[in-house]
Amino acid sequence: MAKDNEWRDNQGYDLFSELDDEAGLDLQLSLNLTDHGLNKTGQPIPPITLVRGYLNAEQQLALMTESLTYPLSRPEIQVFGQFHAIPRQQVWFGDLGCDYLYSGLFIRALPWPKYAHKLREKLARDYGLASNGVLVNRYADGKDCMGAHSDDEPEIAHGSHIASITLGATRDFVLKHKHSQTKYNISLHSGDLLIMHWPMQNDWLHSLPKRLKIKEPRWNYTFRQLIVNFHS
Ligand SMILES: O=C(O)CCC(=O)C(=O)O
Ligand SMILES: [Mn+2]
Repeated sequence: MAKDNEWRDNQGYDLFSELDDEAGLDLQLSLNLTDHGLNKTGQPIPPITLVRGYLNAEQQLALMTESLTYPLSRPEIQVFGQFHAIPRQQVWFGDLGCDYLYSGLFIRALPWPKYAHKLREKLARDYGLASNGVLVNRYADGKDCMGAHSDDEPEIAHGSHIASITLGATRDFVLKHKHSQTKYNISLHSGDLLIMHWPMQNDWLHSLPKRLKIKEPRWNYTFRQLIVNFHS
């Protein structure tokens, strides 16, 4: 398990360097569904890549520990004229000019925390994944959730992919095709990486349903590429 991360960094040891990633990229364990095609029964397949155990235990702990310092909030959004607090906590970090209008809320980008930024760089290194912002969601327990939606806001850069990292509790992630009844349920575990490739958001909804038996928290980091200065 993680030792004192600051100490290790002072020794020149980088938790997110290429060298300590031997556990991360076991392609035998990854489920790659990127052929944009149909499965054997003719149902559509979402363009995703799932990498089990992408982050090792030390990297997970470093991020979870860092997340205790995040200024998370549970903002209220208007649904049919009534204000409701969202059923989770969230915060948005990003580069200058990468503010986000998400679920009807204008969120100004806060500066990147250290390990969230290291993870951004690791995704770029390992998968060529460009991102300039990350939305962090914290689900306190199985009562917290996210309804079916697509990440298709106009400020999301055309052709970009979205990388989703899970930490903490295992939760079901449901994908539903917009033009058929096809549904997939993927159980996401701590350390897993799910890449939602372009143009998944055009054709698929995703959600994190309630699971009342789950009592532990879960964190999710979605790395996104926004059009810079879209809102200025
Ligand atoms: O928590 C998750 O796995 C999904 C989060 C999500 O879809 C979002 O932040 O848009
Ligand atoms: Mn989403």
